[in-house]
Amino acid sequence: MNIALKAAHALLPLAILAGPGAADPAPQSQMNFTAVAAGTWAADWAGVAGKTYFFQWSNDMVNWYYAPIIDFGEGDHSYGCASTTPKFFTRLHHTDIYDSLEEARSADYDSDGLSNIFEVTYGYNPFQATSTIDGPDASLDPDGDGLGNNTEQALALDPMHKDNPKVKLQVVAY
Ligand SMILES: [Ca+2]
Ligand SMILES: [Ca+2]
Ligand SMILES: [Ca+2]
Repeated sequence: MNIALKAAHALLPLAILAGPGAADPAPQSQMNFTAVAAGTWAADWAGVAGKTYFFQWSNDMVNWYYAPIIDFGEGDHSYGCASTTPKFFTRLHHTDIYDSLEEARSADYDSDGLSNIFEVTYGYNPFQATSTIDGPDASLDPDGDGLGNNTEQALALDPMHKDNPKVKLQVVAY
C-alpha cells in the first residue's frame, strides 16, 4: 500500500461521517423525566434545529391526546405533566414541515379551519379535521353558546366558556 492509498484509507471513516451523515437531520434524543411532586413530572428534551414539537399523552397507549404546547427548534424544551391515573404515557410528535414556531402555531395542517395552536390548546387533534366522535372540530360548540369553534377562533373568544357577544349585557351608569 503506497502512502497516498494509506492516507485515503485512513480518511475513509472521517469522509463517511462528514459526508452523507452530516447532511442527515440530527436524530431526536429521548425525553428525560424528573419527578416534581406526587403525580407531577417535568418532561425535558433537547431540541433539534428545524423540528416542530407536539407533545402527546395517553392513559392506555391507544387513545393519544395533544397537550396544549407547540415548541420549535434547538435548545432545552420542557413540559410539566400531571396525572392521577395508575398509568400515564407521553411521547413527542416531531415534524420538519415548518420553518418557525410562528408558522407551526398559525398553520392549519388538517385544513379544518382551526390553527394548530387553537387545536392543541383546546384538546383537538391538529392532524385530523374530525378528531372526536362528536363531529368536525371546526363546527363543534363545546360551551354551547351557539358559536362554533371556527367562529370562536375568528373572534378570538374562548370556545370553552360561553361568551357569545350577542348575549352580553352592558351596564350603563347615569
Ligand atoms: Ca386545523
Ligand atoms: Ca383538527
Ligand atoms: Ca362555542
